[in-house]
Amino acid sequence: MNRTFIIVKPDGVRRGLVGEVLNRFEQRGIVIVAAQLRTIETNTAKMHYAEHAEKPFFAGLVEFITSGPSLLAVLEGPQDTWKIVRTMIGATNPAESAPGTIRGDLAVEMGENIIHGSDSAESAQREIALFFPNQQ
Ligand code: D4T
Repeated sequence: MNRTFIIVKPDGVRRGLVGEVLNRFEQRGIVIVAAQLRTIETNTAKMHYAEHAEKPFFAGLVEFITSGPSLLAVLEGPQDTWKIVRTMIGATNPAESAPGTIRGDLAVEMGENIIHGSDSAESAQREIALFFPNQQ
């Protein structure tokens, strides 16, 4: 089996979309193996988004992701789970996220785009270790 990591971000929790998002993965056949509602700490957010540390949107990104509770989850499927989940999430830019994807159906903002999903097998491993040290 093969695992990935998602965050239903504070906008998704505030809008009451946790059930909608998790339902899509469950219906697809992906299994939730760990889940926790938690407000991400600033230091953890900075580590998670370290690749964007030099970007102009970094401070706003950290402020937003720590602005309220997020639903953190580890998802499992037979193979390429991170890729399946990213395809279901849709493109970061709302102008490019296709209808039928989570962002394409539910979001119009670049920053407030409901959900994060690991973007490679290596990212999935790193992020699961950061947020769920007992689930590797
Ligand atoms: P995350 O990491 O949140 O799942 O988003 P993506 O993987 O789809 O996109 P990303 O890493 O390129 O961006 C991380 C996060 O930053 C916000 N963002 C991004 C932003 O506010 N302005 C921007 O110009 C970009 C590129 C949105 C997602």
